[in-house]
Amino acid sequence: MDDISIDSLILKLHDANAVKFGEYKLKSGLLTPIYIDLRVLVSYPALMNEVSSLIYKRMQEESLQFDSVCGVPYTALPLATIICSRHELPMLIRRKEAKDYGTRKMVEGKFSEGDKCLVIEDTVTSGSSILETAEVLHKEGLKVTDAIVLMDREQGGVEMLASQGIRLLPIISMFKLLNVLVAAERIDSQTAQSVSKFIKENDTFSPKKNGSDSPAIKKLCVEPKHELSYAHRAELPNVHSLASKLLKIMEEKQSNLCVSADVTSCKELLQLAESLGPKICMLKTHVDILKDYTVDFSHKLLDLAKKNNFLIFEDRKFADIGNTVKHQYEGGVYQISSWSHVVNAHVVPGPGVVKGLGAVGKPLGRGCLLIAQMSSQGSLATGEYTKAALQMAEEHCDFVIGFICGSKITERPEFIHMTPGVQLQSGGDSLGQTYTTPEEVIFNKRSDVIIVGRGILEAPDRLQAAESYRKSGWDAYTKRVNQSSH
Ligand code: S5P
Repeated sequence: MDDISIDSLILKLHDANAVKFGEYKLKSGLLTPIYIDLRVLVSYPALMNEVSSLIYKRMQEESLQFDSVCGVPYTALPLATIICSRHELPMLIRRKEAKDYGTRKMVEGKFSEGDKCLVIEDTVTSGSSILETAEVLHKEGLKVTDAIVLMDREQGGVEMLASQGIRLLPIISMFKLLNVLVAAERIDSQTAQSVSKFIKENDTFSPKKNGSDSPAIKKLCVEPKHELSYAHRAELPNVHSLASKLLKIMEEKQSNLCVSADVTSCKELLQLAESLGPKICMLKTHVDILKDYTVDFSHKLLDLAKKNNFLIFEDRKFADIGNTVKHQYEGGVYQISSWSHVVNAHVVPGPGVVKGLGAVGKPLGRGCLLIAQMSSQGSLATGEYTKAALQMAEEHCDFVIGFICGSKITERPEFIHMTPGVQLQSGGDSLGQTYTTPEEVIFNKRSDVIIVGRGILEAPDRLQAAESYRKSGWDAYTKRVNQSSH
C-alpha cells in the first residue's frame, strides 16, 4: 500500500462526502465555505485502511520515535487503532469526558512518566483539539513532541502547535485538496478561489486582516511547563486586566480566599467586609438575599473593597437570553454592573448569555465567571457540559476570566478557577451541598480560589476562621508551586 496516491485518496474522500462545499459552521462558530468531515470514514472500511496506511507511511518517512500512539477522540481513534493493531504499536486512549469531582483516569493504557506519545488527528484548523489532547497526556506525565494529521486546513494549526513545542506533520494540505478537485473538475476554479480566500483571511494563529473578531482567534496561550505562580500569571500577555488585578491581590495579600458573605442585612455584610477584608482576595455576595438593600450600601461596599483591596463578586448566576441578562445586570433595583467587579453565568442558554452580559460589563472593565461544575450533589454540570463551558470561555476571553468549578478544567493560565463547597472538614449539608477541604481543592484539584461561606460565617470567631482558611488555602498553593518547580 506504500504507493497510494494522495490524489486518488482526495477524490475518494470527495466521493464519500467527507469534503463538502457550501456554508458550514465550524466548532468556533465561524462560517466556512468548505467542510471536512472525516467522521464518515468509519462507513468506508477500504478508505479507513488507505488513510491509516498513509499515516503510517508518514510516521516511517519521518523516522518518528515514540513509545505509544494516541488518536484524538473520536474520529482519529479508530485510525490509531488500525495502525497500532496492524503494526503492533502500543496505543493509549484519551478519555474525552472532562474530569468531574471524582478522580477518574483520563488516559487509558500502560505508560511510564516521561514516555513519548505520538498524537494522530484527522483534521486540524487551529490545532486546539491536538493541544487539548496533548495537555491531558502531559498532565499524566507523557511527552508530546510530534503529531500527524490527515487534513490540514492551513489556518494556523502548524504555527500554533509549533509555539507549544509540538511539530505537526500534515499529509494533505488544503491547497493540494483544492488543486486536485479543480483538476478533476469536481469543483470550479471560482469555488476554489473563494475557499482559498477564506482560508487566508481566517488564519487563527496570526489574525490580521479582517479577522480580528473571529472567535477562534483569541484562544491561544502558552502552555505552562510547570505550575505558574499567581504573580507570574498576572503578567502574562493574554491575561484579562481584571484577572491580572485579582492575581496580583492574591499574591500581595497571600490570600486565595473568597468569602461568601451570605448574610441578610447590609449592616452585617459591611461589617464582614470591614473585618475580614484584609484576609480575602474577593468578597462574594448574593444581593437578592439582603432585606434592606440601598444604593448607599453598594457605595459603602465599594469603598471597603478599595480600602481593603479585594474584588466584589455578585454571585447572580445569570441564566437567560442575552437581551434579558443585559437588563438584569445593568438595571433593576440592584444595578449590579455599577458595583460588582465580577459576576457569573450559567452556560445553559448558549453564548448569548455571555454576549449580553459582555455588552454591559466589557466597557466597564468587568469580568465574568462561567459555571462549569457545581458543588451540589447530582449536579448536571459535568462532562460535555463542562467542556462546553470551557469552549465558551475560550471564545469570549475578552470578558470571561475563569470558572466556578470543582477542579482545574484547563491548563490555560489566564483563566481563574474558583471552587465553592469548601470547609476545613469534608462533608455536606442537608440540602445537597458537598464540602471539600482547602488542601484538596488547591493542591490536588489544582483550583485557584476557595469560596467559603458557612465555614466562616458559622464559626464562633469569624476573623479567626477566615485566617485559618486563608492560611490553609495559601499553604496548599505554595506547596503546589514549590512541588512543581522541583
Ligand atoms: O456550585 C456552586 C456554586 C456556587 S457559586 N456551589 C456553591 O455553593 N456556590 C455558592 O457558594 C453558594 O451559592 C453559596 O453562596 C456559596 C457556598 O456557601 P457555603 O456556606 O456552603 O460555603
